[in-house]
Amino acid sequence: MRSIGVDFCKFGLTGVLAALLSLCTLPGLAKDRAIETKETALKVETVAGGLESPWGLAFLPDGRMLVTERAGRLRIVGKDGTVSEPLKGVPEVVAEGQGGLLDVALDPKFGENQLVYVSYAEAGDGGAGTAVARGRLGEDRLENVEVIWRQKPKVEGRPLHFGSRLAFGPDGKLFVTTGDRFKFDPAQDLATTLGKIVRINPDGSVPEDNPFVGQEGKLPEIYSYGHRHAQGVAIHPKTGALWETEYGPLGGDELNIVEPGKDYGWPAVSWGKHYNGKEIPDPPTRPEFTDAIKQWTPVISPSGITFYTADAIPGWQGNLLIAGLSAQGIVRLTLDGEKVTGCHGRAHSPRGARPGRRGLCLDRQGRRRDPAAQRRKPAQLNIGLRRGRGRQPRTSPRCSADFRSACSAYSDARRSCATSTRRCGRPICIPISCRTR
Ligand SMILES: [Ca+2]
Repeated sequence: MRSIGVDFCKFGLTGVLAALLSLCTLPGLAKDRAIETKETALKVETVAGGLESPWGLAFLPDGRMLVTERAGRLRIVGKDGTVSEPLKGVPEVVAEGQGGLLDVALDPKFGENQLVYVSYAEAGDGGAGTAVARGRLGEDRLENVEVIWRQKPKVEGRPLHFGSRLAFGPDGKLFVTTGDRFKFDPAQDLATTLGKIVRINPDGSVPEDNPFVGQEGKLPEIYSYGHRHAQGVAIHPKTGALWETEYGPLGGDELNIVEPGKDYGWPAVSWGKHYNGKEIPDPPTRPEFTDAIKQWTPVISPSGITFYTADAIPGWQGNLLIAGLSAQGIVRLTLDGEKVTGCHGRAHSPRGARPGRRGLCLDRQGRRRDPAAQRRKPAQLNIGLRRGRGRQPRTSPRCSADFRSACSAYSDARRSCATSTRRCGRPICIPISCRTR
């Protein structure tokens, strides 16, 4: 039996491991356990515990890990699993909803400059938006921290869709994914960086070969656009291309190969529907947009992704591993060049809860009930309210009723539905999942 925990540590499956760490914080998942896969038996090991919503991860050259906690803490996890005190010097973050301290990455020349990059939700004039800062890693802090990029504009509203993953390309340029901040149309507006992937130099300046440099009314850091909420990026180990996953609305999670200047369609086209059930044209109806190479309906809620390049599991070489939040596990894609030839792992979870890293309400009540009880009341069990940071979710009959009707309408066509969001007065009600039985 192979140890998946050791594999992840050794081969740098950053976002995916962050999700695993998160999964390990859930009741019932903390114990080591064995998994039979098509190729081999795996042993899942808990690498570290006690973290609150671990979100991003970067391996230091000595094998220790820098791990972000969404609430705004950056910690070092030792090779033996010991968790450090929070590092000082981390920028203040908006730790609400899907915002917080998000990804972390090392400079490609970290051995020379010890620079660490973090992305996070930042408050400012007009509301909140994604930002990227960098600083030098000292003994117990980040030093000389400077903000090198800010999403434009900051917007008010629900603390949703900040992205954000960081990835350095083979040329040393830094890709930053963002979200549309749940504002939809700005994803198509090249005068904003909502719903974009941006490409910057390590100091935050704009590379001269970016696709919109010198074009009036277009922000030069934009690399691609029409993205909804991108939380997974990885550089293909052979081609050097940027691969990206993003959340669809009700259905339509996407895997894209990102090319400079291309429009990936949101919100004009999608394989999913709006949360109110309203149709969105399918991508083939608008060939001017670049379509995903794979989509998931029902969704898997793709977070961190990585290509498996190690040889510990020979059958997995070159596969793409995706942390599926509503899938509650790792989804593995087999590939032939730019084509997806197979998808392994659970594509949908009946409970569909998003482990705490998302900051959404969890079906903790449901988890304490037995399966028979879940079958009797599937919708109610998966609905909760979060009034703000730190509060426990609770069920709401009003939200349950609203959600049941929306969910049943959707289920007629699709048999199951995953994440949905709607506002039930105040505060926000976030139904997690329901499923017809
Ligand atoms: Ca798309």
